[in-house]
Amino acid sequence: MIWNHVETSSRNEMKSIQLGRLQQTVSRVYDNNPVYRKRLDENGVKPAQIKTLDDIRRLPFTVKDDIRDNYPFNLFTAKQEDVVEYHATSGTTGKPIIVGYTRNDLDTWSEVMARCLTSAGITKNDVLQNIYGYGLFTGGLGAHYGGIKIGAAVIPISGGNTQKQIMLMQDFGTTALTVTPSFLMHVQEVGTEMGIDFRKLKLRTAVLGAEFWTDSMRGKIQEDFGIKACDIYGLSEIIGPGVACECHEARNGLHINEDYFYPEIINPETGEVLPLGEEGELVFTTIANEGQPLFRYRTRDLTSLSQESCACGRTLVKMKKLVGRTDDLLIIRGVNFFPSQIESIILKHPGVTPHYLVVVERNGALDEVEVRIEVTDQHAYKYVAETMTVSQNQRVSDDRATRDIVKNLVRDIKDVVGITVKVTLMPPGTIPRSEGKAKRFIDNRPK
Ligand code: DLL
Repeated sequence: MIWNHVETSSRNEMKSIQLGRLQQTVSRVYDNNPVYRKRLDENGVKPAQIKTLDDIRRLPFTVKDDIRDNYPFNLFTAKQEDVVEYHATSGTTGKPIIVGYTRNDLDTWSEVMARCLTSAGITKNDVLQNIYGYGLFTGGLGAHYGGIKIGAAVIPISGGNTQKQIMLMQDFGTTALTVTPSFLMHVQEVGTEMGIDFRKLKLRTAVLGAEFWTDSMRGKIQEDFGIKACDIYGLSEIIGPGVACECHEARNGLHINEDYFYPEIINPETGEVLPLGEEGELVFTTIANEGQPLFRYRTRDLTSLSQESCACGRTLVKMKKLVGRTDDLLIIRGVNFFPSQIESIILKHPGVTPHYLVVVERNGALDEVEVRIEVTDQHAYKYVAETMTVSQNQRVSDDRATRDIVKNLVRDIKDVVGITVKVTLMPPGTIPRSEGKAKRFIDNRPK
């Protein structure tokens, strides 16, 4: 099913919508936002010069620090009295990144989320358990608005409360989930301990995102829950979730709601725009937002775009599942890699679980990468001591089979990534679980 016929527009129809909206947005921002007007003036750009979509390249890039430097409201274009909702990112240091929505922006958000949920196969007949966090994080309310718009029965449970999540899945007959993949895995782990077979529940689909996850993780989740899992992407600065989503028919790339968010891929080092198919940094211009429209916002997310036709009938440009973030790129002894590349390797090994953490330390002049992974129960034993928690009572076995896991993981990581890492096996349950986005990479090198 398709929510809105715009999603199947011809390329020319789409371009015409995009150009009209771009021109209006540039004029509105120029007339109403002194910070952007100054920047456009400094770059010698006047709204009337935006005559074709390619003229978007005249606009300057916007980066996260531009939003931070103008904290809280100086990048807003709408008047404060027209803003009806705020959200913010959960930055760990400094001031958060703020976003403001007008009533029309909330309509846009509901619309794009309705499209995303529909493309994941969710309809008004579904019971949608929305596990994304409600609050300043955009996940909860974004999925909520979309769910209501399509007429699904939304359970606004938010994150955490693992046992209650499972109880509601059973008692309400939940059929669809919106949740981060890492928390869903935690739910699976707790449920299995309680003796629950998720495959026997009514669950049939999940819309997972807000963090990096691999196709191997998708395979595991689909198997454990007996569902189809679609990837959803978004970022607070652009709208929140709803920027792009996979369709359940193809599940190989995310359709971007490009009539609202105009995408480009650039070389992150030079800023040069790259052609379709080439991998680089994803950049968005919001062409309909009113609260805080952004020109050419550099997401730091790495992917590529394609306009190939899709089994679902949508013509919206597709972005590949994210490869990584420019911030997370590690260069270890001359080899470039993303900590996230390690996930698919781990998932191929039967003795370990998908709970892992990649830690980088500086040891003298050398950077060392340690991969900490929990073993399965078969490779752990109970250690009786006067400690309180079960997890503290477990130790990793020191037998040949367990030592082989380390050897094989080191070998496979070296084969795929090209560097030798240290693998540390951890007892089950000792790597912190997330209730929202998982933290899977820690960089302890001096800044
Ligand atoms: O994470 C919005 C969201 C909520 C998306 C719920 C999907 C579902 P932020 O907290 O601003 O917004 O974080 C945005 O998270 O730039 C990516 O690096 C990462 N991210 C989001 N979705 C995905 C995904 C929300 N599907 C940042 N795959 C983005 C990989 C993702 N990374």
